[in-house]
Amino acid sequence: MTDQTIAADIVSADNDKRQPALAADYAALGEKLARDNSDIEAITQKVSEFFVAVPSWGVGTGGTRFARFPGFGEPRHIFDKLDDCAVIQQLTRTTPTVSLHIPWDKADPKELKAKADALGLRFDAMNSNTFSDQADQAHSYKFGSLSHVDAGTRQQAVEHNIECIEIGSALGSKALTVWVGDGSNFPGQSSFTRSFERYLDSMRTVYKALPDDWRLFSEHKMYEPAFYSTIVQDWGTNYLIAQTLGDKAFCLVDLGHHAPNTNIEMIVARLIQFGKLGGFHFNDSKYGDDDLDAGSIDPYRLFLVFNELVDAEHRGVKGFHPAHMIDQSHNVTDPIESLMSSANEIRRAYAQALLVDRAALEGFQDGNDALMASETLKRAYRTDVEPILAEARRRAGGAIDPVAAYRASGYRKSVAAQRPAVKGGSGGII
Ligand SMILES: [Mn+2]
Repeated sequence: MTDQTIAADIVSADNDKRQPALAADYAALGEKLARDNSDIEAITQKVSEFFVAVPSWGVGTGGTRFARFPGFGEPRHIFDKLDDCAVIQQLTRTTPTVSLHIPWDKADPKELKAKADALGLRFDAMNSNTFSDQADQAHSYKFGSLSHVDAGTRQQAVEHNIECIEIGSALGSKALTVWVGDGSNFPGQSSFTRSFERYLDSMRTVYKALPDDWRLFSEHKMYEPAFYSTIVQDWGTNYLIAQTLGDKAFCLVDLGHHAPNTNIEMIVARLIQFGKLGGFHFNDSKYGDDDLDAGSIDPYRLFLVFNELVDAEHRGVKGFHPAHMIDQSHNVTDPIESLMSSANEIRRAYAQALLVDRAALEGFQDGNDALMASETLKRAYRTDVEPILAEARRRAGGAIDPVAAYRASGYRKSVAAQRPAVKGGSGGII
């Protein structure tokens, strides 16, 4: 970190107040874990090495289908957004990378790179946008993009994705995430078969433009903006895409893009088993693509997803390195606070999953002891790992309590003085 966005003495003053209690809690948890043959230092080390990318669009205030209420001191452009992302990283030490969205974040790649370098940030997967029209584009995406009936529109969408790869290459990114809104609102409006064939043809061209060390993530979503059918509606279709395209193509799982009550952790396990899990968009939901803060609605589900990830890590699954990204929209909170909170919740789920006694679990599974198998997971999940998370942050130079340090800094108020109130809407929910 070369540029401290929040003065270091504000963070250390807040940490100093909290340090004695943390030291006591950490020691107590260490003793408790030692009784279960778990080494707290080993877990703290693993947690310190777990990172998740912040979405550039997440630091702005989102909106609903009905309205958007601009926030106070909102970022005006990508350079302001990077400043906000740097605050999240400075306090949590969990989010050293940013996932960009083109064209929302379009700027001179050299300037973007220089700004990120100054803030100690790097770039994660690039995100393309063919679900809305830009002022200067020749063809409209109203009736689709990569699967559009018109070849010229498909070509325009393909070229946009290739441009995202080119921009990302200049920035040091290594992946492209593709999510499209293509679909239909009426039975019969489009042919399921022909539209999917057109989509695959377009994606083959995008895939060919990938550098050797890049990965392509396709992201499925059950519905919205199309309400009757969606071209990449579920993990089955997503898997077919990844299989059809080749070794560099993987499935991206956004936790909010499934029907309510879908067993997402099982989808994760299947994709791992067949080598096609590319990564995640973490968030939480109650009903649909709610884009709520990770772990805010169903933290047990988040834990169960991480249980599958840690299990794969434990088994040494070859080539297993899923991308971790947050994808949220914030309507009623300060986006920086929400993103810090989510980064912590994601690490919490990881730490809890590391505590699962895997040998015992396997024994209970093989012995058909359903109750004890469930209890083995619950025992890990019930452990309050906050001292591990706080200690990992503290040792890395972050805040013991990121939200408290952030509030003490007055960051939002100080940037609001330079960022005039935003008028009008901008994208935010994907
Ligand atoms: Mn997403």
